[in-house]
Amino acid sequence: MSISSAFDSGAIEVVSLADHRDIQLRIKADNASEFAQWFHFRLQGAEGLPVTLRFLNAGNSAYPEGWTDYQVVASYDRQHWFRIPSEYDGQVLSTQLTPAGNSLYFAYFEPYSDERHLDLIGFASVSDKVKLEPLGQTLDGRDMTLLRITDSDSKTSLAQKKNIWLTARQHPGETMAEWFMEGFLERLLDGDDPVSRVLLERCQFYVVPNMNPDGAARGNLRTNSVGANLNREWQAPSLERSPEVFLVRQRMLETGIDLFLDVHGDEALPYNFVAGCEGNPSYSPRLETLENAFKAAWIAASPDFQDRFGYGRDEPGQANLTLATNWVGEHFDCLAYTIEMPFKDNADLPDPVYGWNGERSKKLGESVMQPILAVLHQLR
Ligand code: GEM
Ligand code: ZN
Repeated sequence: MSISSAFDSGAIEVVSLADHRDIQLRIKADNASEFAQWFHFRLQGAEGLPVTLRFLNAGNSAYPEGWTDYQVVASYDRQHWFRIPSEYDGQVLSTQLTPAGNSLYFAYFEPYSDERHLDLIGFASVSDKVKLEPLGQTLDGRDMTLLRITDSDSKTSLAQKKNIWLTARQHPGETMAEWFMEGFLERLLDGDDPVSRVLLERCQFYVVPNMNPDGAARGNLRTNSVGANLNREWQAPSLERSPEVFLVRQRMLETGIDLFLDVHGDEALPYNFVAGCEGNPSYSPRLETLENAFKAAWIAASPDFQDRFGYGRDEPGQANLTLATNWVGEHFDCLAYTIEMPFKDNADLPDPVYGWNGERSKKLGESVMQPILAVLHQLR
């Protein structure tokens, strides 16, 4: 038997491969920080053997509550990913199966590779509604790409169009965020979709499908290549530590923002939900009305979205303005939401075979266009 992880977003530490009934592993920390939760590796040579995998340090991960009711994700062909029964005893996460093939991949969540990211950019770039804007490079030399999307033939002048920004995967292990973006972009660029046509007539979209390509390729959960948690860099980003945020924020200051969505995944809560700007100093009844209208429209559009469970509300004036959503909401006095999807499943609509996965994230990304349409007339 052998285990490898020398591939895009690969990450694991092998403690012992001596006994297929007790393969001992450790979840690897991000390359320059203590955050550890993401894993992605390949097991070869175990076909027909009863295999037990034990992640010995799961209890020391960034979000240990993420392992309760969690099921490991696996795939033979790297296209179709399924869940395997898993147990967590408070320290060790373990899972058992008898591989039906001699090559089997395991991951914390369905991966989204750099190649698929480049394919998504390529798909968008050939649309006559899309202008690619190179914003600069990351510290590992990858491109930070912004998609500017609108119907340039529309009767609405650019000055009248609403500026809507979406960012995703500041935390690279939250791969569901880029699956969400894939679904959102495919629908937005579908010329037969009436909602898309109206939105492109009235809005300019600025979309960054992956805010952290270096961390993604490195198999990091939460940080870029120098250990920066990008969602804590928004008050004072720097080219030396967080060029990803610096470059995007600089462009935001040029365009202005009427609506902002920052897409993430959550390790513990088995729900899709949003977190708003209620703790911002400038939070107002206008923004609260907009938030409530957005949530009501999303609940009507998708049974996978809900507003009963989520993060606790920030106390008035207590928001952490280093977070993207809070900094953008405060600086631009606009509707701004963090969108959260589950690493586990949606407890309201569980799928025992797949749990929450890439395809369901895509569907949710498609559905978010409905609440955007619903609040459009109120944005300013
Ligand atoms: C979260 S954002 C946390 C927002 N919390 C509240 N109460 N508004 C982060 O960056 O920690 C996003 C994520 O990582 O999923
Ligand atoms: Zn996140």
